[in-house]
Amino acid sequence: MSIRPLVILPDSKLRLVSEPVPSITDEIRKLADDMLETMYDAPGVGLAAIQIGVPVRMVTMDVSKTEAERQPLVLVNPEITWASEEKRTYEEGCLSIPEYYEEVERPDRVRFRYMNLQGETVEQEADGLLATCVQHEIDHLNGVLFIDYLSKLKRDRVMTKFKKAAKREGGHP
Ligand code: K2U
Ligand code: ZN
Repeated sequence: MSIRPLVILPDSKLRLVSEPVPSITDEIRKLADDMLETMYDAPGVGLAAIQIGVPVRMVTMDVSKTEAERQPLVLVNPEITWASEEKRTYEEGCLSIPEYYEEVERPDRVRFRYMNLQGETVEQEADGLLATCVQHEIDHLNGVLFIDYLSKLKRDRVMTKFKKAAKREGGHP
């Protein structure tokens, strides 16, 4: 297991549409381990593979409250199969857009289907933080960031801020 460097805005990798995972291999299992270690270290409650630079459709999540009761979830090729009409607003952050938080409105409850690392297809329903997180992570797999739900003014401001920071550090455009 290793902690991997995070891809940070404005890196254009974050806009890639990630490729489906054809099968569960040792390489995929190693990637899932690295994602979980990186997520817990950040710390975060979710992480998409593209956030460590690997454009495959896999996310990790753990919304448990304490280290003692960790409940890691690894979702391969996840998809939302139903979303409630009712919406919920949550102040979101993103490990790829550090120290920037804004309110985002999303469906309050979702049903999602995925393959687990044992190759089984699972469908489950979520509300609360897990519902927000799974929608945030699946957005990452489609190259969508939570800033895309904000006004153009706010989005332009955060892009300018991170472009300036990247320029100072000599980062990727
Ligand atoms: O994908 C990511 O960047 C990790 C996100 C996941 C997330 C975003 C918004 C709302 C829920 C989950 C976060 O950076 S993880 C950090 C965090 C921790 C607790 C609550 C919200 C965000
Ligand atoms: Zn994110």
